[in-house]
Amino acid sequence: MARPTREEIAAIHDQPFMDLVFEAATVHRANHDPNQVQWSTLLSIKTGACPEDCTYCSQSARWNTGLEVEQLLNVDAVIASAEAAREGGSTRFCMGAAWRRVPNKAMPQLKRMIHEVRAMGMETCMTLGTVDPAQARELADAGLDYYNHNLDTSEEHYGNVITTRSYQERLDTLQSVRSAGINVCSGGILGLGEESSDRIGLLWQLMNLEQPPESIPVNSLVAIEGTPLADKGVEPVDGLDMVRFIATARILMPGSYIRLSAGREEMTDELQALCLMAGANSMFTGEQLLTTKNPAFERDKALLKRLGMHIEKVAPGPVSCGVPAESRPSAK
Ligand code: SAM
Ligand code: DTB
Ligand code: SF4
Repeated sequence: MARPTREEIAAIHDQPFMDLVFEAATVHRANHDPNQVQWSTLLSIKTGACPEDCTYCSQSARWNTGLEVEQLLNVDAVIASAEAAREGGSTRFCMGAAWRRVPNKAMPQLKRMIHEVRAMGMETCMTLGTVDPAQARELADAGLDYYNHNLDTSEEHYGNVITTRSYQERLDTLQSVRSAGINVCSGGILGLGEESSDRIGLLWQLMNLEQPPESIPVNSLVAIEGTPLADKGVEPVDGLDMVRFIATARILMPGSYIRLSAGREEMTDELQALCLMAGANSMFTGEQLLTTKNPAFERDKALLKRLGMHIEKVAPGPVSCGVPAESRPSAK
């Protein structure tokens, strides 16, 4: 759908639930195998002591969450973790660092991580904070398949959640990633005390990027003791609202992966099944997200078995990126 207005998005989002889910499932079936789900596994490669003030996050140096700080992991530790993820059935490995921006001195180590994980036949994703155009090109040249950087919520609500990084800065990072030819992974969090109009605003913004993200993580707030949002006591996300959001995203962005992300530990199998029916086709697997718990591989395998679903496969050996290396701007 080409650049809908907020009103048009709201009309999709607010229609009767059954009509919405039916429409979304129809779009989903026309564009994807409805019985297939993509599996990604996370690893925190640099943990805590982050200078940003994201009010939901355990890793900000400003909140007392009892988190143990860890420096950048060595490449062997990353390989061991990626092997365990592959063993569990995951096909994409996502490495996250609690940085404001990528320090240039870390680049050689990050590039080795990308190289080694790709050599195992897995897709690679990184989420490292702000990247400038030159850094994005360097990551692209190293073979990075996806870069995750979330908008989190609407521009209007954003300032109530984070003050140290502007919304525009986030949009600039996404543009750097897009221009470098890396697949864009960007989504948000439900449960930040936002209104329905903020969820519409987030979807509108994703639709107004140069092109919609290839991958859209939908997180439900994990309330972490010591963070301002948890301490304030925001309302937990209504499961049916989560389905509404996913269904609307599916209708708007038919070709994207929509990922069930943080919050699955608290979700029933039935709610996850409804999300998958409404167009979610990816999930974070493995017993840890970055710093919080996630369902174990065995539980997710049992879920897929109950639903008669299978995991998406990627070609063995070095995987190809969304944009072939030779047609990336940096290769010209
Ligand atoms: N520091 C980098 C950044 O902010 O882009 C990468 C890591 S950061 C933890 C990645 C994303 O995880 C955030 O943008 C946010 O959307 C999500 N996230 C972090 N803490 C969360 C929480 N407690 N509940 C739900 N989602 C969370
Ligand atoms: C995303 O949107 N969610 C993931 C990934 N991208 C990096 C992170 C979720 C973090 C949940 C809280 C934690 O484990 O610290
Ligand atoms: Fe830092 Fe990312 Fe957490 Fe924000 S979400 S505090 S930038 S690690």
